[in-house]
Amino acid sequence: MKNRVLILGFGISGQAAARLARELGKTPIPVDRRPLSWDGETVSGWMEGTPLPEAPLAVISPGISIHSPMAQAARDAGAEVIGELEFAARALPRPFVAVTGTNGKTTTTEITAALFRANGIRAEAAGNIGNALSDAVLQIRRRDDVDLLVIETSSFQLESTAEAFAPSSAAFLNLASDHINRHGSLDGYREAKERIFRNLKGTAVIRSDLLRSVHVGNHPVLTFSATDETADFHLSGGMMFFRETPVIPLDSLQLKGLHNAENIMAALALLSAEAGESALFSAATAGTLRSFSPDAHRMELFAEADGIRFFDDSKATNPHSVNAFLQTFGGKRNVVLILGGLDKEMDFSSIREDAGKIKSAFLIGECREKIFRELSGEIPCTLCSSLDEAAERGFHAAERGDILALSPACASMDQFRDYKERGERFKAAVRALIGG
Ligand code: UMA
Ligand code: ADP
Repeated sequence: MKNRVLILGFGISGQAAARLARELGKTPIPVDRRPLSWDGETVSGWMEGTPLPEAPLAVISPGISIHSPMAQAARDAGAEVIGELEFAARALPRPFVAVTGTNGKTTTTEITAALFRANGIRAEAAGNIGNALSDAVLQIRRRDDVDLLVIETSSFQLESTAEAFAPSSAAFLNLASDHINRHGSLDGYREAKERIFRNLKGTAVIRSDLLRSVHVGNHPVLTFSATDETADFHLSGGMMFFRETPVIPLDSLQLKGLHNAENIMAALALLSAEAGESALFSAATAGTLRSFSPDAHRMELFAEADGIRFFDDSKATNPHSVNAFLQTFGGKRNVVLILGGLDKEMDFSSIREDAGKIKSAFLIGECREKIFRELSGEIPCTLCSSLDEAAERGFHAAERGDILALSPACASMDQFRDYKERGERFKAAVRALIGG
């Protein structure tokens, strides 16, 4: 009994946690609302009201709230409920840095890992990026080829961390409306995210304006900002600076936009916290920054025809990331925008701040009416029944010099498996329309 670990949720995190539990000599007991197969046996889906077997520990997946009936059932069975990050961190024999924020987590995590590697620290990315921390820990325990992990952390994961999740430095990138359906309010969402600093061992990296709203605690701080020249990492005259010293000119970077400059500055701050300030100015750092390009589905210019540019920004799953797109590529009313998807009870009003860049909007998915109510006073909006229809109507609305973009401000799961499938579908629709 004392060796049992309840595994709440049996997706990427749960399966990895079960593998790690086994490696640690424990007996994992998977629990999922869907039927699953484990150890050659079929386990039926868990239903509210069904008691769970007695166990001292339960590892909860990020997609399941610690306030859910399943988590309560685990507590009723005597278990301490901890998140998959915490469970893996308890067995992690290496230091780690952590990254959170509403947007830019994946990009910053990847740049940070690349910068560490370029400067001789064997770093791997893990966490919300898709490589569950438990699997990374298993890899480290079997092959001793990693010095440090860079962990992308979501509010869902941070909600259930405890004492072992103690990063040596951590970055908080930005904060805007997202995941309100899970956390209840923007305050609840912020409180989950600021847990990244709770057990911090070293430096807190944070955008300078967030020092007013985010509880950092009593740690050394490095600030960054694209608009505040008093921040430790800042921009001035087309140059990125660390305090008084230039680091790299912005026009030598492949990552475009002020938001990406902030991602890079956060990554540099983590580098200097772990490897020392001199690493900021190494040739390897400059080379990495110059060659780093974003992943697919993030402001990806994938086609151009008849003077119209086509962007797949399917990873823009909240309004704040749509603002970043409009501010980076939008001109005067030249963006034909496809918006909508799964409703996370977000506040869409920030899109109105960049209304002057939007020519028209084509709305899809579960929250298309909500977005219509928010924007149609200022922007011509059309409700569409599918992404294909929105792509076709948007294509006909766009003229020479315009942009047609899927930058939906919403998650995809109401209509697609994930944001990648949504992005590929959009690209296929556009390619069919332009005949290429
Ligand atoms: N489940 C239940 N009951 C529930 C909800 C889910 O039993 O109430 C079960 C499902 O049937 C399924 C399993 O739980 O079998 C899924 O668990 P999960 O939703 O926690 O997802 P994982 O497959 O474990 O993937 C998670 C992250 N998913 C979420 O946070 C929703 C992945 O982030 C992450 O890459 C992975 O762990 C590895 O760390 C994805 C994500 O969408 C990319 N993250 C959100 C975001 O970035 O905005 C937070
Ligand atoms: P996350 O992992 O937090 O979802 P990504 O790096 O995958 O972040 O980017 C998600 C979306 O947000 C993309 O549309 C991207 O262009 C945009 N984005 C990236 N960094 C930022 C930032 N610092 N501020 C606002 N938007 C950003």
